[in-house]
Amino acid sequence: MNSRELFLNAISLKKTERAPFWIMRQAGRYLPEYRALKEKHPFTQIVKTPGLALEATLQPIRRFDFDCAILFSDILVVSEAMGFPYSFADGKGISLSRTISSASDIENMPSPDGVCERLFYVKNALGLIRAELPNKALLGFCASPFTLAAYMVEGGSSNAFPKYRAFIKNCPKEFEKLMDILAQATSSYAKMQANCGADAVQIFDSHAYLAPRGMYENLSGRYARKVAGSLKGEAYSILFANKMSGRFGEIISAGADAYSLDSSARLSEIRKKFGGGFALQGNLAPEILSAESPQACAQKTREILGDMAGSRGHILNLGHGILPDANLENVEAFAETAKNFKYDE
Ligand code: 1CP
Repeated sequence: MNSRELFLNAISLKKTERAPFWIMRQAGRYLPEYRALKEKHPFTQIVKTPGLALEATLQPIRRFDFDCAILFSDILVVSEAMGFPYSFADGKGISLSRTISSASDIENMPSPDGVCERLFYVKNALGLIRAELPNKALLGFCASPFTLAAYMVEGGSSNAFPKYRAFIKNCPKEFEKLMDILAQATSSYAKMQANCGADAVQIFDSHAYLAPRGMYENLSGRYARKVAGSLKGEAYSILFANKMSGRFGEIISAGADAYSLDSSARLSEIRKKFGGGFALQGNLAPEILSAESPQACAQKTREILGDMAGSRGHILNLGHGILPDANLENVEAFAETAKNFKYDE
C-alpha cells in the first residue's frame, strides 16, 4: 500500500497497518536546503512561483520520506487575494499593509468570487506537486475564517490580539459580515485545492483560543463548518484548533473529518470520551525534536503510536509546527519510528 492509500484509509477510519505521518514546518527553518533556497529568494517569491513552491514542498519529503506532502504556501495568501497584502520579515513575524477597522473597510473588499482566480499560482503549484508525487498524500491548507480575520483586523502578528478582541466585542454585526465573506472566500479556495489534487485540506484555526470558553462554536466553529462542509465528497478536512485540546467538545462543532491536537492532549482519552467518528492527528511536542536525544524522540514517538494502536484513524504528527532549531537526527528518528511501527506485531 502506498503512502497516499495509507493516508486515505487512515483518515476515513479504515484499518491500516501503521499510522501515516508528516510534520508542518510553518514556524521552522530547520532544513539547511530551505535556508539555502531562502538565501536566493524571499519567502513571498517562493510562495508565488510554482516551481519554487514545488521545490520547498519536496525538500522534507526527499529527506524524510513523509507519507504526506503539504503545499508550501501561507494562510495569508487569502488575505492578500481579498485586498490585504502581507509581508514577512525574518524574526519579526507577519504584517499586513492595510487592516479592517470599520464597516466600510468590509464593504470595499473585493468579491470572494474572484479569490481563486487571484490565487492562480497556488493552482499551478498544486498541479506540479500532484504530478511529481502521485503516491504521496497531498495536503492543501487554509486559515479558518476566524484566524484569517484575526490577522486582517489586528494587522499582523500579535500575542494577545487586542484590536481583534475589541472588534468582536464592540462590532458584532461587522464581525459577522466579515466572517460570512471570509467563509465564502475560504470555502472556494479550499475546494479549488481539492480540484487541483489535494487529498485533504487542513484548516488552521491558529488563534481559536481567542474565543472565550463556550463561545467557540458561535464565533469560529460554525464558519469552519462551512469550509469543512464545502469539501465533502471532494477532499477530507482536518481542523487544527490551537490550544483547544482541553475544550475538544467545543471544536467538534466544526464537523471536520479529522482533528489535529496539540501536545497537551492524550489522544486515546479524547477517543474514549468523544468516540471514533473522526480521525485524530498528533501530537508529539515540537520541543522534543529540539531538546532531546534521537533515542528519546523515538521513545516518545512510540508512546504516542502505542497509545493509539488499538484505535483506527490516527495520523502521526507534531502538536504544532516544527521549531527552527529542531535537530535533523531527531526528525529522522521520528520518521523511522513511524515507518517501522506496525500495529499488529
Ligand atoms: O522562511 C521563513 O522563515 C518563513 C516561515 C514561514 C513558513 C515556512 C512562514 C511565515 N510561513 C511558512 C509556510 C507555511 N505557513 C506553511 C507551509 C507548509 C510547510 O512547509 O510545512 C503552512 C501550513 C503555514 C500556515 C500558517 N501561516 C499558519 C498556521 C499554522 C500555525 O502555526 O498555527 C499561520 C498562523 C501562518 C502565518 C505565519 N506565516 C509565517 C509566520 C511566521 C506566521 C505566524 C505569524 C504570527 O502570528 O506571528
